[in-house]
Amino acid sequence: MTTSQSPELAHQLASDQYAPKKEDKFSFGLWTVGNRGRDPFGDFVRPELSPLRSVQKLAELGAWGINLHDNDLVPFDASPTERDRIVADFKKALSDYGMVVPMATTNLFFHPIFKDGAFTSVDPAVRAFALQKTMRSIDLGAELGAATYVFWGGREGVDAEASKDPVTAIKRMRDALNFLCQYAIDNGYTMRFALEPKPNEPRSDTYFPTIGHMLAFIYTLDHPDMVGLNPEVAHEHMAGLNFVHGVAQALEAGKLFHIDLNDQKGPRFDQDFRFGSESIKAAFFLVKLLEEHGYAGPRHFDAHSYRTEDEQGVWDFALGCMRTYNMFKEKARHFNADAEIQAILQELNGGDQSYGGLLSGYSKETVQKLKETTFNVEQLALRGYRYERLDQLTVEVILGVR
Ligand code: DIG
Ligand code: MN
Ligand code: MN
Repeated sequence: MTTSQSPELAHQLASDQYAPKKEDKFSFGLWTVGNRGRDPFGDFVRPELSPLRSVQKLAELGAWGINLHDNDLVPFDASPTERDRIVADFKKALSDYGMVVPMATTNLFFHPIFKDGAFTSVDPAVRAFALQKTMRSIDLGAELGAATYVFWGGREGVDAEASKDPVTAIKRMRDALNFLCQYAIDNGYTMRFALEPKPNEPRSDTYFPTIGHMLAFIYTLDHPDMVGLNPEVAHEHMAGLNFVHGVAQALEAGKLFHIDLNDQKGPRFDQDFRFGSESIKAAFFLVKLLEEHGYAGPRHFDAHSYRTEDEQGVWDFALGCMRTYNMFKEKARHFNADAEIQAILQELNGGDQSYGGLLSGYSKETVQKLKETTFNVEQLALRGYRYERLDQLTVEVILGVR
């Protein structure tokens, strides 16, 4: 037990199979545990949390990494000397508490200068300043050892559609990313860029709103190999989409470079809830997908505690994110070990092998065989797939009654 750890927390961490461990690669942003609870209708409810305290407390809880926007650590108007001192102190805390910085990003949304966006702003001075700020922030991320650099285009969008030509906006975003990819390459940085989609908020409509939009955009860049995705649970849910399917497409394309885990109660404002606190079944299948398809990246919780919480509530939130992830991992193991579930899946996917030769790619012979094959359409149409039983068993595994 460390000096500042409560006895009950120490007991929970030490004795529980779900207790977070370094090898789980759980990470949080400084802005997540440091969220002070302000919302559009209410002021701050929590005092500032120093980055050094966040490092210490997250390390005590079993987290592995801590991420940051440039200004989460270095104030917007800090002098180079102040910047270097702050970074040195942060590095010492990381070393003292055995924490790493897996990801860094730029705050291109909080300062009023970015009120019309950054890379897609109509004002060329703002676009140029955004490049300058991002280069400095990339330097900071590289100095801290970040392997991934995230771009969330928080204000890259419109309120008044008349304000921007969307084709021009897309070209401006591409120009910025091409410029910054080249900057990273020319500086010998090995970090990879991860683009984070969100459909809206704080702008009425955001460019590149979903995983699909971002995937298509990546392949139009000069250096597509170094650019992937950082999808967020809440953001795809805001668009009414199936996050597991979006992540599967990114995974299958080799583009899941990072992930923002949290939760959301369906299409509404971005709630950034504790992971696994709302969409239980979706969270279960997400963890199952990540674990079974060998996702090796950070399990990053881009979330924050309820506005009702004090600092203890923030740590309850952080521990809950990590433990719940590990609980879903355990449930996925139960699912895979459940004989009845596996028998149904075997029957579903075993299938009639006689069609195997017709479904293994194109050839003139296959074309001929397919055209000559007689299908018993009526019988095929009558098949029952037993998905009701399969889903019931899934729910019973998640509820812990199997
Ligand atoms: C919001 O979902 C964004 C910002 O918190 C940050 O830029 C990014 C990194 O996770 N997510
Ligand atoms: Mn969010
Ligand atoms: Mn995010």
